[in-house]
Amino acid sequence: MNNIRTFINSKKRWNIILSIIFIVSIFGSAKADNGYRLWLKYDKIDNMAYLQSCRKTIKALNIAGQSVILRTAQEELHRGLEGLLASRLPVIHGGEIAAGSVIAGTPATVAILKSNKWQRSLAKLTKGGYIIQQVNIGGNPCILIASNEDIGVLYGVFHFLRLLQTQSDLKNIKVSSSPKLQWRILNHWDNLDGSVEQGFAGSSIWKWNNLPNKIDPRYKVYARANASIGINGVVLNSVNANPKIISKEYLVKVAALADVFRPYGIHVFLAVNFASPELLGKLNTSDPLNTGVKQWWTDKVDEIYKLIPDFGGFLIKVGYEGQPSPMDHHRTPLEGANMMAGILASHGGIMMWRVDTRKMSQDKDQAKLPYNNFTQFDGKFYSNVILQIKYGPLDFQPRIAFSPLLGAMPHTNEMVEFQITQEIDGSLQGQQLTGMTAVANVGDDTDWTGYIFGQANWYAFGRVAWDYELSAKEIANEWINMTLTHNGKAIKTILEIMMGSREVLVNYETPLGLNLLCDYTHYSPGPWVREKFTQVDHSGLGFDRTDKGSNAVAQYFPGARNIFANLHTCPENLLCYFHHVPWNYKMKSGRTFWEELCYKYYSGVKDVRQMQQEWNSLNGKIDPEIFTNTNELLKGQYEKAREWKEACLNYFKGFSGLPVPSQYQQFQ
Ligand code: BDP
Repeated sequence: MNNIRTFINSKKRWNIILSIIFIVSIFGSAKADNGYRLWLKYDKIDNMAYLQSCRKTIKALNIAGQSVILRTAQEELHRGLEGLLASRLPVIHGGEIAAGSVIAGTPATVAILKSNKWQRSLAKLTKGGYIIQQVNIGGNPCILIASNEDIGVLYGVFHFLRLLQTQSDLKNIKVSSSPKLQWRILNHWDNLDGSVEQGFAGSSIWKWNNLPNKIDPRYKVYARANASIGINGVVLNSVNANPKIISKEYLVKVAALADVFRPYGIHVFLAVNFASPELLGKLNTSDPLNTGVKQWWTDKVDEIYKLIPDFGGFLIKVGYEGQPSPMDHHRTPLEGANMMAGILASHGGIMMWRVDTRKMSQDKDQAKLPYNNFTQFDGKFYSNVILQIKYGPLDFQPRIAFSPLLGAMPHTNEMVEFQITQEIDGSLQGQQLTGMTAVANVGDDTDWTGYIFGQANWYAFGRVAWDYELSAKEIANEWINMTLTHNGKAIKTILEIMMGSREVLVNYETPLGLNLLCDYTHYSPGPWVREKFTQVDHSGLGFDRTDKGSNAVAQYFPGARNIFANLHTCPENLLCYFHHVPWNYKMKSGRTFWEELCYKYYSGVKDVRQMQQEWNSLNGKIDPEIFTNTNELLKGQYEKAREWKEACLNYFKGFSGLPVPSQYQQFQ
């Protein structure tokens, strides 16, 4: 819990929609909850009427099929229903159907699914999709959870349990759900020494020293949590990859983890170091076109697939922050990516190539580099290469314009890192390989994410990667219901805090499209550290990316470009990202830009105070320890918000030469 402050002020808490969800509470719960069970608590349903109706509807489990994943689905269904309904249900294996059965399976295991009617419905699903439906079999009302594949049955089971956890109406239920993206991947930034880069929740959950022999029970809880939200891939280690991760010593450990994840349909991926042939293989080069290097990677990949037949593939970061790159050998990213992808392809693996090549062409505006450096290769990458593109073209920020590279390579697979709302499912441009990825916020703290509320970000990522049309509010609502409370009033308060929290943070840190105002700790204010990103001067503030400035705006499609390029139509929350805004520019509110800036900073501080007050009103209504902890953390956030406001406004005042309007100062 103590890490909430770090989280709130760290650079890693900006996951776009996800970042709205970071302050919530436990309401109406008398017993302390250490958060270990995440959103899969399966406590007995606390609403008697609902419990009775569920008990009437669900009387038996009918599960056939012996595959590893189907057995996992059976186990989960059993565990979930037993907990939620607080009763042991009979399990019927095979053909006999009793009234009130929950039947889960595929056409290979459930006879009625072979009928034309069901075949037609199932044909509409994509891989992993499922149907949950009330059916009548031989006069017996039942609930069917059906999919074409075993993994879809598991996802369907989790969805069904979620319906009960959120106390949804089961009458005439009819759900048909397919993932919108093929790969839904968590990127751990875990180092082999047990530390986690930008981690705020303890040490790495991977206990490398104990693997492969000792399997921490956490691994299974982790796998269940991921599968419950549809995550199907996990990159175990940091993109600043230690070459040792693909040594024989570590691969057996990785294989042991893959064995735990397989029953949950989760594929293991590894981040690799481009110079591994030299650093690990002791070759004298890592040139991607060198025959010895290719052979080295071929042998390595063979070795990996022997140990882990369903290995997902590699993720790579090249060319910046000390990472080696094909450019070190005067080769392009295309040559590097295709060499590795070609080798992985023979095993069905994919190559996730992170886009950020500051070693390539330079431009005064760093935001232009991903687009400048990569669009030239469109259509040339192998079909199992997927470019992993950070949502923001500069770096991770609480709010930033989306990367113009997203969508700019119609003949290349693209996958967004940490971003949710863009149209990147391939439906616009017909890409075959799709995905979404997020840097994980998990550590070995009891509650996994450093404070229970951080779990919401993990949950939301999986849900959005499955269906990016779900709204943040819907997701937050689900999560609160599953994790915290069913009390309507409490849910409303929590939702309000969660939905407003991102704006509050942006207001007191980087309002109006400002970016990178943090110091090098990424924690405290330091607007003076990277002046080139704010272009602050006596005439105004903001980076001119119009045709009078860096013209980065030209990288966007005309629809977006025209809106962003015009000072009057650019969304005000991105104003300083695209424009150098004169201090006296009239904002929509009627305030001048300078006044608006002051207003935003002061509002941010005021709104943290407001959150504190809302929180305080819960005294006595929630677990006292959680109440106190969160209260303390909010105090810390308030102090930090003031520090940001003071530092930034004082600094900007030095350029604007204008006073802070006195009416805002009462917001203290
Ligand atoms: C930066 C982080 C650094 C990461 C890097 C990345 O500070 O820890 O390694 O992003 O995404 O923002 O590779």
